[in-house]
Amino acid sequence: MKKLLIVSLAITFLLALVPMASAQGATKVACTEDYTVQANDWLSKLSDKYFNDVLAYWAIQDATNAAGAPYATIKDPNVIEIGWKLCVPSKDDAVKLLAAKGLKLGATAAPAAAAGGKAYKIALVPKGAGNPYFDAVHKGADEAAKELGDTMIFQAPATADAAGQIEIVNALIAQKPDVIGVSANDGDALAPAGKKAMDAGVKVISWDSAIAPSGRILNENQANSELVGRAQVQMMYDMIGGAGDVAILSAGATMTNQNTWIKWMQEELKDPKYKDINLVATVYGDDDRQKSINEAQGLFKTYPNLKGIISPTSVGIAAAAKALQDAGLCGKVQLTGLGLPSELRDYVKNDCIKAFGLWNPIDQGYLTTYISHRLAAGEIKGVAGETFRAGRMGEYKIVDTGNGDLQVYQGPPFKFDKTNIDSPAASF
Ligand code: RAM
Repeated sequence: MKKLLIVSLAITFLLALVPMASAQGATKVACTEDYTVQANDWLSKLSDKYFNDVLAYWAIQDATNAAGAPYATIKDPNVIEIGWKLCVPSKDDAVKLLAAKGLKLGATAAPAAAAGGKAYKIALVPKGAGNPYFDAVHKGADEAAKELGDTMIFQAPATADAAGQIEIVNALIAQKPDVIGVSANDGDALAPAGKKAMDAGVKVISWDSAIAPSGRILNENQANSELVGRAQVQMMYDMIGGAGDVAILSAGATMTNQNTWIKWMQEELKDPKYKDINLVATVYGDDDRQKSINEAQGLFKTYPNLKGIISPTSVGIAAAAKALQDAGLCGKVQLTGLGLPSELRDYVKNDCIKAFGLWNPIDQGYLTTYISHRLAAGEIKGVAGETFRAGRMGEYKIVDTGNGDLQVYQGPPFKFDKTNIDSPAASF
């Protein structure tokens, strides 16, 4: 039974490599304009420009996919590349294409506030400043806030620690935002601050790295934690031929997300299949690049027979890759974990990293902002079983994972390697 679960999780992981195409079945229509994608374009921005509706991007996607070469094939509406040729349909055809999906052109023509809805003030607090992962989250948060007509405050502490986040939360309470969302550096330490904000009438959620349930309504979870944890061990197993000393280079010792994934790594390692793999150390780079490089170098020194490093943090894995390369250890010490394709592309191409995982952090910011808006508007109360729509990402559900611990799961993660590191799905 356990085996079966692992196998099915692994399959989900692999399936998730290729985002679902949505081209099938679209009716071919005439293109009233050919558009070549420029830097900083995204589909909803173009649909806003052509149809005054940020959610009408499906019409451009379906028209482009149905048009065939030399027009682009858009597999994932979040991913368009500079130079791609898009087919912009007429307004009438856009109405038809959207109707085929049960959508109405103009339904979101104006932001909620301008359309008579209320604009909300949403404040998101990432773990720390200067982390490209959170820049990507910020991008998606801004995209959703623009669609919804909300104000986005995205405020990070200078270093990835709980004290800085608590200070920010306290200062935010005075600004009376509708929602505060935190990616917690320490889930327990942030809980009283979250509770204080809720007592002051602010809706508090966490995302990416959960606040303990008493200090928030729900948590936006990027992917199934068990799958994410186990998959990293499975990737390492394949890379080192199933035997040798392995270490974990994590982020902060109190961070909820990394600790949960590490717990599942340890579970996975209990399988007799891993009897020849020894987990020799878990070290912490605190999501600080230099500290992570130092920790990786420390591992090379202390464990001369080290075969692999698993780093479940985008800061850690990029730092470890640099340390490996500088020490001439690529290939001798294998590296996997969670990272941004944009930071790891070169290391995949020169075989320093064979494979790693991640979800789409832009979508994480987008979904978190939609959850915040729906809560602020009272469209959801934060109760298990409630469903809601998150713009271009579709329908989501609040799930109770036990003892009132509510989560909204974003979706399956992706696995990146040489075969897909240049694909549009690896563009963040
Ligand atoms: C780092 C942060 C973040 C985590 C990613 C994978 O950027 O620790 O919380 O989700 O890595």
